[in-house]
Amino acid sequence: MTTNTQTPEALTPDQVINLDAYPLHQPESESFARIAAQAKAELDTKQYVVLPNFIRPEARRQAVAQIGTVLPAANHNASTRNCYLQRRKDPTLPDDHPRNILFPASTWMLAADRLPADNPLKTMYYWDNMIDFVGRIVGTEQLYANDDPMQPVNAVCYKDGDQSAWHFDSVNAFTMTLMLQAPESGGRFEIIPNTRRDDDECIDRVRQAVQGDSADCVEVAREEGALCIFRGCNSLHRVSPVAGDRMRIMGVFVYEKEPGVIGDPEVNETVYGRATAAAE
Ligand SMILES: O=C(O)CCC(=O)C(=O)O
Ligand SMILES: [Fe+2]
Repeated sequence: MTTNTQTPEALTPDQVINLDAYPLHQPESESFARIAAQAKAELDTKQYVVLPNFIRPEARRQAVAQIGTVLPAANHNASTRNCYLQRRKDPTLPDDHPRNILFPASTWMLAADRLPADNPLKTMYYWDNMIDFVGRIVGTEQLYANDDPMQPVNAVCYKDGDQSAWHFDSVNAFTMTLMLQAPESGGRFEIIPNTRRDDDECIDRVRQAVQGDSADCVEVAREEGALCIFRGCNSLHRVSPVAGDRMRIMGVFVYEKEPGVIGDPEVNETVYGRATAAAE
């Protein structure tokens, strides 16, 4: 299957990103500085920030339509796992250790090499001005695109009943997602900011959280078209079960602090169902 074909109607960055609200094309402007600083402050205090209406409606529709076309190539990633993204228990630890509390998780993963080169998600991801904007928000001077054939930009689809169990993101200091299509119901993105710390696993708190004590749980409002940047390494988060026929479709983007990063083939095998890139 050939997916990396440029079509004449490929949208340009200004047709994909809502530059009226987010002037990424004017990085020296006062409004750019204000918006980026405000987003950074929110991320630093709440561990997440939402930028509504980030993608233009026509680009969103085009992205969704293309994803529908390649959906048969998605990998059904279904397993039970703990909040550390491990699929096996540790018999040396007590049954009620969070390491040994497993929940079902299920999504349909479209890797970057399954998405057409002109998919608006890729146009957004690779645009230098976008990379600079995200770097400003997360406080990293220079970010780089991930060089793995599968990992940089994904579409994660949740059908009726799919969900992502409570988890910490393991590798990345921050995660960026774009709500391309909201489901009829369910599919709520919930986060417990600072559930643990770099120097403290906070096992009791983590246990309570995964067992349903959600005192500090925040539901992050995700309208269609909203971009979200969050720090998921120390903040448990999940996607509640999706209900209804309309898929929840999320774009997920991975940026790196250094150039040339490629993924671990074993991780790719687990997430995408294969260790090597799709044949062109
Ligand atoms: O689909 C979402 O809203 C969040 C997915 C997620 O947990 C992640 O990408 O780390
Ligand atoms: Fe996550």
